[in-house]
Amino acid sequence: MNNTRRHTLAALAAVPAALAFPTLARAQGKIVLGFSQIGAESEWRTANTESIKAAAKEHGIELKFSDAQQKQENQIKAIRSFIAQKVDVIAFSPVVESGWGTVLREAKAAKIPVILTDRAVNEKDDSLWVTFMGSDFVEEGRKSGRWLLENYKGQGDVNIVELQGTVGSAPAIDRKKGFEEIIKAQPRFKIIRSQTGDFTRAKGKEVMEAFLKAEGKKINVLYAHNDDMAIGAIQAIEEAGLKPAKDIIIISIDAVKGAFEAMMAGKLNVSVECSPLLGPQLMQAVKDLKAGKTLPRRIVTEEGIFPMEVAAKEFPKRKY
Ligand code: GYE
Repeated sequence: MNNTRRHTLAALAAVPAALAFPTLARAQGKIVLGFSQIGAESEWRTANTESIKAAAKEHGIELKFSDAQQKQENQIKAIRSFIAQKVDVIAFSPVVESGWGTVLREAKAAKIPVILTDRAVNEKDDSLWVTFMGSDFVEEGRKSGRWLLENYKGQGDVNIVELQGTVGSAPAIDRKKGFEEIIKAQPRFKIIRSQTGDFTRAKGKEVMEAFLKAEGKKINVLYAHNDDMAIGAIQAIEEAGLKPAKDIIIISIDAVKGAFEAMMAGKLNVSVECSPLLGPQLMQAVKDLKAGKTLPRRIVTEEGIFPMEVAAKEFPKRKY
């Protein structure tokens, strides 16, 4: 055996079988989609994952699904493995906004189109992805702020504590921005504390406990960037002997079932909708791409707002 051949064999042995040989799916003529999900940090995320898996099945698309456990490095690894496997399309929901340039250029060099779902990236070269589908997070922040200005009954200074989402993520940055843009019109509304709760119940509770310890009864309003953190915070508020939604007005975002249950129990004042049901439109976009169609650069999800007064009536209609 000559040297070159030995090298080739050795190299092949180092490549997992799944990468060295075309998948069965491709042999059957199926479209192969690699999807890198952020993790399972919230009710929203779980519903999003279910929506994507169900829609792939329905559309006959072979889905390679990878869970990054909220770590950017795991998402980058997953995307590189999708490139090595020569999937037809890559889609992902970027945990944070920055740091994607290199891996996106690798996908582009491999001629694999990339679709951003749910969260945006902060990259100048917008030829690195074909479309971005998901919510307008700045608008969700504005809706939260408007609801507060229109519905807050008390006089004098209004002390707000804010539970931010994951540091550096598009929804945390944008929801803060939209909310602040609206409340600055009335200077008596003041954010006195703002900290990340990483979009989870456990962290939401922990940080709210710290807010209560530091500010106690001074807190008039809680603005949480998602429902899960608000639900965690509600526990902290109750444990501190205060009444959620009465002693402290609570606004959160997503409108997942858990938020409706909290509203029906009178513990959450309002939830601004952010739909995780992106599966069907993602699969449609994947098919359109493979059929040679040009996608719109931005596909925005339509969403509403649900105050506690309508929760019981709306609850049976909710799909996530
Ligand atoms: O609001 C939060 C989740 O990116 C819109 O991520 C999504 C956010 C959602 O963990 O609950």
